[in-house]
Amino acid sequence: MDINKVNSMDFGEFVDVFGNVIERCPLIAAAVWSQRPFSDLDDLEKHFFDFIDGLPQAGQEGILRCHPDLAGRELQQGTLTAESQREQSGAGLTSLDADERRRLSELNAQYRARFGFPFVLAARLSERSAVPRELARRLHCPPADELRTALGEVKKIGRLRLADLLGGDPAKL
Ligand code: 2AL
Repeated sequence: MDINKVNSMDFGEFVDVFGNVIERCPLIAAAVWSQRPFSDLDDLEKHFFDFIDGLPQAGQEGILRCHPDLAGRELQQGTLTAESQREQSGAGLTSLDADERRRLSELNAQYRARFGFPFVLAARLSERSAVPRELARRLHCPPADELRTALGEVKKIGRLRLADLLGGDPAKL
């Protein structure tokens, strides 16, 4: 899909196509549509990211809370979004054994209890054994740093999703 096609989309089509660039936050795509035309993928992406950066902390935490846990209940129940399902299975999180699942579930719960939002990591850039390791490491980070790190992961996920849609180069991660 080229950028001219993106710029020609009406509101409904744009939100249908880009509504899950940021997980379960179609409001962001709705706001970004108003800022067209976009010059290229980088420009489009910048509008998504500027929106996130411009939110107050409560809004940024809200975005994180829209993310399903990695290897969590929604994966077991089959209720993930298509994008999330692809990312989590690509990282091998659909084939954990019972011990690995239990360990991740405990760590996810500890993380959520400490920070008040779920642990977020761009699963496509991680392998399965790195996920609990990274979770255990980030569990001990100061909350302000962790908010920044988690939003950085949201942006990596968004960049990869946009590149999937537009056929761009996600190399700058
Ligand atoms: C996710 C998700 O759904 N896809 C991904 O890359 N990361 N969730 C999460 N909590 O990190």
